Amino acid sequence: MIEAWYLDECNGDQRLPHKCDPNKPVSLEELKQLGVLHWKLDADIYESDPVLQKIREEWHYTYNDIISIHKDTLPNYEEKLKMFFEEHLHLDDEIRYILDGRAYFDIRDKEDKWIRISMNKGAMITLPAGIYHRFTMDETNYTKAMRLFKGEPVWKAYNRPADDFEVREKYLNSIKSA
Ligand code: KMT
Ligand code: NI
Repeated sequence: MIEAWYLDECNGDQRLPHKCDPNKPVSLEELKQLGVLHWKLDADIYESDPVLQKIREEWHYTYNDIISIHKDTLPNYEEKLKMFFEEHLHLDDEIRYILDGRAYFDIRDKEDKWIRISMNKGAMITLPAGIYHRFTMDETNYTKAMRLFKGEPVWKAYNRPADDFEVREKYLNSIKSA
């Protein structure tokens, strides 16, 4: 449900997979070393899922809402997609649970190379505060995702360069020893 790979060097349509030839897969262990956590859940029962409930309690993900990303459901669709695909960071963790459809999250590795994380229905991910990343739809152009947050949500994104934030330094330190 979660698959990751290094992006190729070509700058074509962002919705295409852009795998290298041959593919350079990235393991879940490598993602973990970059501070990226993930879960596989049963999205058909998200409203009453005890496993999701337990994760939310354990990680204090008190807030949640649902965003349906499709040209007919999301106001300013094109504009928002453009924004999501700008390389950025947040001061808090970005937690997303794919309830339907598919999407890609791209993150930077320790050498600043792009890793693409493919997320299908049932995949939940936490991108740590301070990691540079971006988001895109795939060719299916549809995602329904739960957004979770610790406390009152802050969606503010800081486009790269955003290296002077303490959270950036903290993030870099956290992956040094991993
Ligand atoms: C972000 O900050 O990258 C996003 O919110 C991506 C879209 S939410 C599925
Ligand atoms: Ni983000």
